[in-house]
Amino acid sequence: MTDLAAVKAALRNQAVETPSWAYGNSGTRFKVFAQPGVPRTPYEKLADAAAVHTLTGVAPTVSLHIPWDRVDDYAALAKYADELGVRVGAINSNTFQDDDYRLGSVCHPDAAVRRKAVGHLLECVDIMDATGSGDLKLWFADGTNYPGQDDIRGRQDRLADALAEVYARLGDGQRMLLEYKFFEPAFYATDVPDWGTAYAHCLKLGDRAQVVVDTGHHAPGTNIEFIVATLLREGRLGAFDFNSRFYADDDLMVGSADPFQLFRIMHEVLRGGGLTSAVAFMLDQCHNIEAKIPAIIRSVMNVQEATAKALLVDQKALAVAQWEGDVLGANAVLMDAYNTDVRPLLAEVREDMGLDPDPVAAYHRSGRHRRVVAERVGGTQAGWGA
Ligand code: LRH
Ligand code: MN
Ligand code: MN
Repeated sequence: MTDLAAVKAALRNQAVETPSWAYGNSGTRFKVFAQPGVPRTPYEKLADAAAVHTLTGVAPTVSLHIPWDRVDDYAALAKYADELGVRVGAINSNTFQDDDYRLGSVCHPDAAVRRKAVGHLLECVDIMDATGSGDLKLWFADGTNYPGQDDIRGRQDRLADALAEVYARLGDGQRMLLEYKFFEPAFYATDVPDWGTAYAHCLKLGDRAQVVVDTGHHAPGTNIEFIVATLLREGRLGAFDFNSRFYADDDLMVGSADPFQLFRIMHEVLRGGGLTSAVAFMLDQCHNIEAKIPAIIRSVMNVQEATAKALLVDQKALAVAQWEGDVLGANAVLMDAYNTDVRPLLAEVREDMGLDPDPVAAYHRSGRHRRVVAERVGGTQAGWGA
């Protein structure tokens, strides 16, 4: 038996962080398809994020990516966010778009390039101070393409030195979130390829260094919920970058390619106490061909649906079946929850929060898109890599 009131309370209190870059234009290596009405500035990205929060009620923070979201006055940007009813979330570093980083950033063989990269990471902490952000999110494109190109061990030492310098700069209440990815853009050896490497660095740094699980950053067939369970047991799961993949790092809407996987992940999050801890549930997606705001709303709803299903798992019946070695019975408990249509429950939760039960329909009805397209003329549309 599940306590429906508790399930609804947990869903009301859930928070999903949306990424500034998902609101801008994006594309593949082949083409960026520009869309009308796309934000031209970080301020306009925050306005779009605030629209998503107003409609869903559960997207109160926005990740920024530096320098894509560079402004002169970050405190003013944070104040604007506050006026819109949202807050600045994680500050994402970017050490992957300069010519200087051809051979890497913090792992580069040349100390001068490493200094530049560390300087950028320290600047990101300054931006956290100015915006009130608590999370520094690091992903490194560092790696090598050919065996022998550089020394694998030496690069780990350089990485450890850089992380230690940045970790020491963190203020009270600030965390370092280290993201791994198994390949791309490096193809032979990536310097932070997996959760084990990220975890080993975090362990050395201290309690406020935690691992980011980007759901698109694993080899096909990887059991991501096992990684989630392990990191939660060790107190080192800092955040998710949610998205879906069919092939590689596709950055499609979370819960679209494999909703069952998202449910299994959320079930382990719940088992490990991750829904009520400091784990940040961020989206890291690009909406290349679809309308962006409805896609982000849809993604938030997909996370809510997976969470609701996980909350509906009859934990007592599951424990009994597991204890009795009832393989099929235990599996059936999970599948019963997964196969529940939770949309009416979530509609009720939204109504309890004073929201429209169908946020996508409400967005289309609002006419906001038409208004914004008319307003946002001139300037350069912001986008991935801009
Ligand atoms: C790398 C990544 C990382 C970056 C983002 C734009 O693939 O997942 O999180 O910051 O994409
Ligand atoms: Mn990511
Ligand atoms: Mn990625």
